[in-house]
Amino acid sequence: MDCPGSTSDTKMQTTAAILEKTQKHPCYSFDAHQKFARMHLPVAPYCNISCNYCNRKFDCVNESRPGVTSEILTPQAAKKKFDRVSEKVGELSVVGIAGPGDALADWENTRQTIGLIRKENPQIVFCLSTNGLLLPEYAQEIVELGVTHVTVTVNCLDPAIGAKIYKHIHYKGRHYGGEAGVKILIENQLAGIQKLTSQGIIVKINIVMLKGINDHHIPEVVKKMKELGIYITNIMPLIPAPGSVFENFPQTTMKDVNEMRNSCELDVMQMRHCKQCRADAIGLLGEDRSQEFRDHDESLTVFQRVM
Ligand code: CLF
Ligand code: SF4
Repeated sequence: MDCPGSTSDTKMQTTAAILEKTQKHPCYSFDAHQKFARMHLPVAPYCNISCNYCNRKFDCVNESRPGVTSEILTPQAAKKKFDRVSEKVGELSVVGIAGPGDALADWENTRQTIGLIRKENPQIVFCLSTNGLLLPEYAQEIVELGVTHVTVTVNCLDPAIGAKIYKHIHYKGRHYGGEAGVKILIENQLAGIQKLTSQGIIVKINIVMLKGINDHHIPEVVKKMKELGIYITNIMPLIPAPGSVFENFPQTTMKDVNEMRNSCELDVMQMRHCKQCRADAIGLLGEDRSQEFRDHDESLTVFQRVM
């Protein structure tokens, strides 16, 4: 039997605390979404993969709606912005890093930003979204940093399907195209998710539903995610981004998305209130206040977005 203060005891307490935080997370809890606000800090401009539904002029489509671009902030500017916003948005419960690229491809910025804010605001729920390529590398640091909620976009488990969704990945200094790249991506996503869930982190899986490409395969993805202990899946429609490979691909209808959610709900809880918000969104999910807080201090803002 474990004595009080042993590792497993501490982990149980952590899990209970994280579950409590989940009740205040507007994306993970339907009941919370009209009461609690989130704030995205756009500190991560880079990305290390190339999704065919992405146009890099816009925010990461895995976690946002194409067609809206964000400012990019340094960690110091992000902290200043958090201070301003938290004074005015009383119901603010979550700080999320959702790009506009990938939160882990820009780990140093993501890490510093969360560290700066958390030092003075331990009650805030910290959240990030990623394509998962670097999750095995950073999962431990994510846990130690105090991030409790992580979203990973997993569109497929089969490299042959993935080769129709991703052009290439950039990993450990090399480019990998086609199935070779997707294989690495999928392996890292699965290993990374496992590392997070085994430490009590609450994981949400985003899946972009692409008619005729991965739609038939989504139930299998959801079952695998269930096995890995994830909390919720968010099946999202493809909204074709102008300038992306899929710009002329048909938009997935909400009827198809909802039918898919209904059938997958038998395995895993489904998110149905996602607003596909921008990488600098602020406020309740249905009420974006980002314009009100746009940072005009250009000395603290980096206007750069690369691969
Ligand atoms: Fe942001 Fe994403 Fe965290 Fe929410 S959004 S990083 S989990 S705090 Fe929420 Fe916005 Fe949908 Fe994302 S409504 S796009 S699911
Ligand atoms: Fe674009 Fe990268 Fe997001 Fe894919 S993961 S949608 S390439 S920013």
